[in-house]
Amino acid sequence: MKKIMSGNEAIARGAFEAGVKVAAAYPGTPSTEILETISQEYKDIYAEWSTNEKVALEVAFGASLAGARAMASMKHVGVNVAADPFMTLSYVGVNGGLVLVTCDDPELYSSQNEQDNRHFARFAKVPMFEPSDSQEAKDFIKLGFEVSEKFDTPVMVRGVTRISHAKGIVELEEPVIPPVAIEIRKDTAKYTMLPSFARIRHGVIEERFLRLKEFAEQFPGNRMEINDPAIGIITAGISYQYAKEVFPNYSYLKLGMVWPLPRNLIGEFFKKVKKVFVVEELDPFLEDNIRAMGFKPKGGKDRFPICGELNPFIVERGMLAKKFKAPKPVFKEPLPPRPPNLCPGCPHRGVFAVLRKLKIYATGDIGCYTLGAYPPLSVINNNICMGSSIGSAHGMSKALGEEGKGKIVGVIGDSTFLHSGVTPLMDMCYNKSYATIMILDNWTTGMTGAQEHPGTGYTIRGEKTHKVDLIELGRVLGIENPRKVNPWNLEETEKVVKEELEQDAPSLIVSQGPCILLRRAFKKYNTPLIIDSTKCVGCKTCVNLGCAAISYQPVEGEMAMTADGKKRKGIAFIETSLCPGCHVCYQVCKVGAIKSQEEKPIFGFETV
Ligand SMILES: Cc1ncc(C[n+]2csc(CCOP(=O)(O)OP(=O)(O)O)c2C)c(N)n1
Repeated sequence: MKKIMSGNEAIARGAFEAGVKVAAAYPGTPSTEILETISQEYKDIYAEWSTNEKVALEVAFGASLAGARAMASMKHVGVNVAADPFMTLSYVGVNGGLVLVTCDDPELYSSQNEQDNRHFARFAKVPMFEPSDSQEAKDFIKLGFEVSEKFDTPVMVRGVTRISHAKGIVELEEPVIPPVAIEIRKDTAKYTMLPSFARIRHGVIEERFLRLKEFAEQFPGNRMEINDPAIGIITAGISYQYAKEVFPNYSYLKLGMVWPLPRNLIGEFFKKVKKVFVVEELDPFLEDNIRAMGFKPKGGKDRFPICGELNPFIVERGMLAKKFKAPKPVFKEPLPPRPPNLCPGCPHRGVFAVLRKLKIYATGDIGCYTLGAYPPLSVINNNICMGSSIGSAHGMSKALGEEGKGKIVGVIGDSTFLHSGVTPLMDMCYNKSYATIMILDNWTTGMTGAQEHPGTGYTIRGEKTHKVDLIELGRVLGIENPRKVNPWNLEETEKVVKEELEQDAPSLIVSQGPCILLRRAFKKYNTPLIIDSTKCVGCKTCVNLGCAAISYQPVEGEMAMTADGKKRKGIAFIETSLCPGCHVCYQVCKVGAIKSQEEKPIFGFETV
């Protein structure tokens, strides 16, 4: 049977067909749908959202130790978080097969950096496969498990956004029964990385690497396509598709295994074609390694950009050695650029309105709330990685001393806090900071599409489970009096933030307002608000909340005056179909021109 599948769905299918028993992940674009598909479609696989990527990989490792095939999937930066176990996992190897899927994000559609994770395979001395379409995504996962067990190594499979999210035809097969028995097997010297044992294992992985190099020569996903022998392209992954689309008649060495590289095969290709080019996205990974082997490609990164995604136009220009000119837009009048924005009714907006008013320096973190860095909110002032808001707020406070008191707030989401905010908050308390941390608890992992986490009370399959109490956790970590606020109530939020900023001790405020898109959290939404056009003076205070439901329209003539004779240049307008009735705009309007349609104004929502 054949089915149309996205790359991520195909990876999930590959895991199923390979007989995977345990799959663990932390959400992150473009990888998230792998585990979502497993949890929905393949009920026999144990699936979990782990608290972070390091934990996910450790869970997979544990399952592999017990003989099960196990998979951990994550976005590219997730591998940084998992890098500590990963580097040594390479030393200990596996028992049941273990595949680590990394989904890279060239062009940074939804990421904090654009790192090229092929380097990780080289760094950790493990094999890496890179599929070019959904069929290969499935096949390479299955091969990954076989190679993992054969060579006693974790295997990395790398995708990019275009592989994860593009769809293609996939041939379905029956699941296999994995060869390794699931049982407790002790092998302390292999799996316990004390220096004395690890020294031995280092030698073992170097020897394994030599065997993997030989294997790369036979890897079924490395394919030579000899057409016109004048020009040959060495490429892999999605870049192969771009090149093949524009130059179907050139010759290709299409690599499915991008680490280690097949030296002999590459040499053979150089002999068979006249001029060789290397086409690859991001870093000159293949190119540098091919040059280091002593081969001399005619072109590579001198023709293709190192930043961003490739596409067929860029590949064509590069190959023809013309300076890249952006293709003409398809539409004469392209849509105006629109930065991403917090949803109407988003609980984060109220918090930002207050922090902006108080002229706070906000150390930021990663999640929907990072959008608070954009105008008109302009509240978040830094962010580097998940969890960094807390450590950086603490570091700033130590550097600034008295100068910084009352000025620094670290802003972090609930999922991010549980991913990597707990240890820095403990550090803050232990080391006597004075910064204030706000956990914006919207009951979900919003940015990646509403996944559960240990603070939501539900597992990935929707079963009820233990729910971490963030207030109690804060207390245990050393916060004397953690506070709660309703972020849709501006007065209350401002009062609590001011009080906590006055503390000469670390403080914690948990803003409790569910993500407005989380239907299960709300008993009902409120009635949309409306603008009283006779009163609005066009001051734009409400517009500056950056709510997509509120717009501003210039007025002239009779309309350029309020009912009581105040001049105005425009009036605000609320698009009721977008407004869930959070009443934040109601609270900032200084002239009472925003009307609640509730019996009495509700600052927030009735939640479950
Ligand atoms: C290391 C790493 N893993 C995963 C991600 C993807 N990611 C971005 S934000 C985020 C969490 C967002 O949830 P939360 O902190 O609750 O904030 P919200 O978006 O709900 O406001 C995730 C998982 C990432 N950027 N970096």
